[in-house]
Amino acid sequence: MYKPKSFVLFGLAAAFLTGAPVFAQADGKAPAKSDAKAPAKAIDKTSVKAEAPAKAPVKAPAAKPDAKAAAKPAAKAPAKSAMKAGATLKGDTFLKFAKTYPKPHNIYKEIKTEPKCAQKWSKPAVPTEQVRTTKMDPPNEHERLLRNVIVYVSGGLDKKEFKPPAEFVELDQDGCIYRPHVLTLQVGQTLRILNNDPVLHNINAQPAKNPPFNVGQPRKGMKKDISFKKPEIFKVKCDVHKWMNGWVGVFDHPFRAVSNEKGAFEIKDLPPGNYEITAWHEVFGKLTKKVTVKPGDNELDFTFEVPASSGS
Ligand SMILES: [Cu+2]
Repeated sequence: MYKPKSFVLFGLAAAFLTGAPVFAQADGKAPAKSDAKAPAKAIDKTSVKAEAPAKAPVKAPAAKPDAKAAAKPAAKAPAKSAMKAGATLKGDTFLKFAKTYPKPHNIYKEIKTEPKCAQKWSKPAVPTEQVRTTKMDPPNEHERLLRNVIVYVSGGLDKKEFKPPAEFVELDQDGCIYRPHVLTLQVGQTLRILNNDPVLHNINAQPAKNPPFNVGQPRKGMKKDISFKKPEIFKVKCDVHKWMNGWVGVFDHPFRAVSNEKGAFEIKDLPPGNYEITAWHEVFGKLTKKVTVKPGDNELDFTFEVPASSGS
């Protein structure tokens, strides 16, 4: 688990502002090369410095990835027996790059073409969400914490079946972006697609294993509930606003998480045992590790590497 050092700060800002081209982001399937060791560990996680975050649209609710989705029956047991019943697997997702980190592409210019969305943003800088990172503390010229990585159990659960939670997971269209950008839910669980903008959005998805869908939502407040039968990760996009895209991960179990703004993830209530764990990112692909999960806290990090041929 990444614990940043808080006593030295390097003036690397200039290096990040050189306007280098954005990573190749073509089809979200670029293979990640390897998984190197996490860097120096130290003291206080709370001092991670976020890169200048985009201003959230005024009425945007907090993104709620899948805290609800991961709710489990043992939740009411007292701490001790909960420990016995399930373990926690947590860690960080890193991005390593050989060259200068590129300045994120600003999608405000595109959002501006839809004034009713643009007015939800207080400043003309909205970084594209395809590669979002957070600087480490102290900053590392060649490594950052990576957000929006789906970390999930990909092997070791055998044929166990898990009942889908009754709560829905929300995918909000707000300020002409999807919130959250990456979400997960369970087979059979409801995905609620909501339009919070007073403009026409359509949500177009072409999954490989589930039926494709394309739903138009011309008015603010419109909702559409949908669920999925097969596990897979697929893209959603808006044909009206080409910059709008997001990802939906459907799983047949609750043991998964999406890395947050500090690049951290946590999978709770996992029965101790041997598992294969996969980390997926829309641009950098998949990494897989085998782990033995013991009762209590277990730590596991993933490091994606930008292929040397891309970037600047
Ligand atoms: Cu749209």
